Amino acid sequence: MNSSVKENKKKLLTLCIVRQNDRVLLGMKKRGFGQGRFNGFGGKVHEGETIETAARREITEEAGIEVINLEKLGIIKFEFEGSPEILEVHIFCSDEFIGNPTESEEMEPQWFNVDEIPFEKMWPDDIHWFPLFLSKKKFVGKFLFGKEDSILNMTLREVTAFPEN
Ligand code: 8OG
Repeated sequence: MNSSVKENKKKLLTLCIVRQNDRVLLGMKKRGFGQGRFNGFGGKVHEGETIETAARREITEEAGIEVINLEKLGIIKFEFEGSPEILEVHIFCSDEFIGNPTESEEMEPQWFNVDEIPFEKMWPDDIHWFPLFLSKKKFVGKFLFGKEDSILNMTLREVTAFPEN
């Protein structure tokens, strides 16, 4: 039966950032959502796939590497004013991988020193949670975006564990 109750549509996404000592692997997004920005690697979780499997698949597709370990460090929900959609992004850290980071149709990988992360060319929320990520803290957050990348509202807090999915 059709319900007239307006439901928010939640989409699950992954984001994987490789961290090795003082450097992190990001990629310049060449097309689509987030084009022209540096970001970790990730995308939508497919039906029937676990979030972790999706994270591994996406980084292989976009950067040509296979991550050996994955640690979930963050869950952030993104909302955009006027849109019913909620993007729930699961953020992972990996410090071991196989292969050489290689340019794909979607991303051009590049290493950055942790002191030289190009926040001005990244999503505007990243500057808020990256410090937690770099200190290996677990966190959950919510960002509401308005026009032209403005952050209208945000919450961000450290957690000791994540809720079960
Ligand atoms: O499949 P697609 O390339 O559209 O996936 C979008 C990717 O961007 C996915 O890895 C999740 C990630 N992402 C958002 N919003 C934000 C954000 O505000 N900051 C960062 N760093 N990544 C984001 O969807």
